[in-house]
Amino acid sequence: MSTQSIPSDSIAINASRLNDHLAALGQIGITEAGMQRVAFSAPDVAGRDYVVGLMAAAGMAVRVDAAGNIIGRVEGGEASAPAIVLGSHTDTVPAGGQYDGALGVIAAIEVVQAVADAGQTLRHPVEVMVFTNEEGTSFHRWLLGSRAVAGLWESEDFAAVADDGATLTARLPDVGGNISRIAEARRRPDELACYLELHIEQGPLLHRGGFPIGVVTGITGRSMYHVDIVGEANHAGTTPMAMRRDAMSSAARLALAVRRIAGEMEVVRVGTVGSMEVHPNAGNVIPGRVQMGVEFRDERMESLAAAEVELRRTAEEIAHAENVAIAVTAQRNTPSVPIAGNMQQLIADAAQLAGLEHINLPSGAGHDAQAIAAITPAAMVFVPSVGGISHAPAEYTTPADCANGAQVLLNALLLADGR
Ligand code: HGY
Ligand code: MN
Ligand code: MN
Repeated sequence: MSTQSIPSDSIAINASRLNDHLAALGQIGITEAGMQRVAFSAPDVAGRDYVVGLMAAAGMAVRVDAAGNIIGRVEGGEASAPAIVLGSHTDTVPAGGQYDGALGVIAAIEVVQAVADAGQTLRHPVEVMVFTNEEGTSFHRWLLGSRAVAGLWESEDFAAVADDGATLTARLPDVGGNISRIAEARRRPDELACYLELHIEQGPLLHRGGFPIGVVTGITGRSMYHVDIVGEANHAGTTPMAMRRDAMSSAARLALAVRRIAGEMEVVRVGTVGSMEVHPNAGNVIPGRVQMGVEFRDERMESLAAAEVELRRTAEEIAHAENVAIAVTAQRNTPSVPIAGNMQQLIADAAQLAGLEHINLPSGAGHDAQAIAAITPAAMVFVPSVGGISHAPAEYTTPADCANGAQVLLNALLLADGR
């Protein structure tokens, strides 16, 4: 068994097989409203089963860890060498797209399959990791699986309860996990050589600029808040305006404030109110309570901190003016992560070997890579999102761009194996 490093321009991915597998996964959980492979749902489990089959066909030994992460592994020529890890996620946001996460998983499996088809054995073992609940739609605890691998779980993860009242303890077994053994999912830095992830950009820069490849320079920080506004439910027809304690008007003022903090005030890069629950949500009742989700993102952690100060100050101001109670609870603060220069260079070299032009760019989206970077050097490859659209049914990346990304991922693996 050769342990020589393999020339990094010597193996090609199978573009039609890659796109066929991606299309097949894209049918699992698809509805007229978009992709519904929300973590722990039946479509999520079906998608997991599909990729397990592809991993086994590619010659990987497949296991599921205590966090429900699916881990496929092929041994290398140097038994004691640390593993090179490729990965991403198959769970989606509700009404999401068919490429976010899925491309990185299918491409990672295709890379391993292509090396096997070429009859080659790398020096390093290769692991493909499919991480649980990257989106955090379930339990509002994102990067759940990758943070377990990195040893970054917090008390709130163990205590997590879904909106339907189910506990994470009860639901984790649905994806093969076991919360009481979560510590076993943690990997030591000496076990791993590096982590490489292919992902769609989910933004407009590559597609608008006509660049086939993006070398990610850093991954954004993200702060999330649960806001609970309590006013007084009352009759919509008989209650004079001056007597109202209207939770909905307060929520509307706070939502506009979030846009102002990121927009005209430029305190932080972006701010979003993505979810809102109105109680009792009846047209002829002044809402007595509104619960909303707020998030800010920025590479600069000090900007996230400044946005929180402004959010809390504004909430107090609105509570006083509208005579309501507003509770702002921080849910989770995810630090931004820079990608090391040598890891950026690895991806740039891999793109050059594929004869593909690239630009360097930061990621405005969060990724499992920002968790795994805590225990091993990480790098990301981006491919264009048509129109910059993502987290929506219109999310689209062309088959050629998907194949380009997978080839760059393969080249990066071969380069990393030789270094
Ligand atoms: O929300 C994000 O940034 C990622 O898509 N989970
Ligand atoms: Mn993603
Ligand atoms: Mn996503």
